[in-house]
Amino acid sequence: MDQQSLESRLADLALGEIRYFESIGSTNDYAATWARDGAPECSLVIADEQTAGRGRGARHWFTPPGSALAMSLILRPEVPEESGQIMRITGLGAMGVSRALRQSYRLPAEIKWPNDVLIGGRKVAGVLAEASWIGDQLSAVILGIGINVAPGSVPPDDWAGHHERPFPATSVESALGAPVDRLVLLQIVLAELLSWLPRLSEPNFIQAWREKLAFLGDWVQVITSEADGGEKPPLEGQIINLNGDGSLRVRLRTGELKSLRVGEIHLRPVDSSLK
Ligand code: BT5
Repeated sequence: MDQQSLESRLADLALGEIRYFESIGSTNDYAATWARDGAPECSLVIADEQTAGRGRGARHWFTPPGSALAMSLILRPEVPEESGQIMRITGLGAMGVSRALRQSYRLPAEIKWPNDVLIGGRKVAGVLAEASWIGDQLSAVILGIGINVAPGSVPPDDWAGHHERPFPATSVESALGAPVDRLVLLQIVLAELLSWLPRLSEPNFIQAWREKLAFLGDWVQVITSEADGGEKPPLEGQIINLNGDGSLRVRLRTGELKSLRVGEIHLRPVDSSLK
């Protein structure tokens, strides 16, 4: 992967500028700064390796060289309303990856709301959508996506980030049992994202997202965080539906209905080996 091969492979897509890095701290951090410095709409930051890749909260994202896709797309939503946009754009990222894996690789990819893509109950990709502000103006939403392509991108057992609530992981190649060209996968994912981007407010976007949801109808543990980052005791709830705004409808054991919004929320299946 290099700047030139990326530019020629992605030439037909309606992207802004592309900036490639052999190694970077975090593509989302670079993209946020670039967005404030005036990056064109749909500019792409992509790196072969991240040395400080980030997940949600203070968690880390493992991106060793030569084996993964780590990218950030700079989006400039027309409606400058933060939380709904972050929710839909998180869904856009997860949908783009899962549709690409399903349609072009025939892999049974599912979305673990809000931001994970799973194959066979194992995490193959993660999405981190973040707002970038100039003063109190929303300047952009950064859509960060990490995909484990080769087996080497799956965090090893002794990886330092693993004390952070490990979830089983896999790679596209392990699931497929065949090599995967990262540039080809990248192009397919980006084409999916760009095709849904103008349709984020349409009911068929929510419908397509809903169809790929893992654990629909299942009981899950809902883990929310305190303001100080600590975790509250988990609640158990049954996933009922994806609401029209991208929030998740669950029914608690008490019968109370709750809508979960993207933020510090984690789902874990109840009664399963993934607990
Ligand atoms: C995520 O967070 O899943 C969001 C990951 C987003 C990564 C992309 S890469 C490009 C862009 N630039 C960045 O700096 N980030 C974005 P979360 O749901 O909080 O999951 C984080 C947890 O996933 C960690 O605590 C680990 O347990 C686990 N993890 C870390 N690296 C992983 C990997 N490569 N594969 C599977 N699981 C991983």
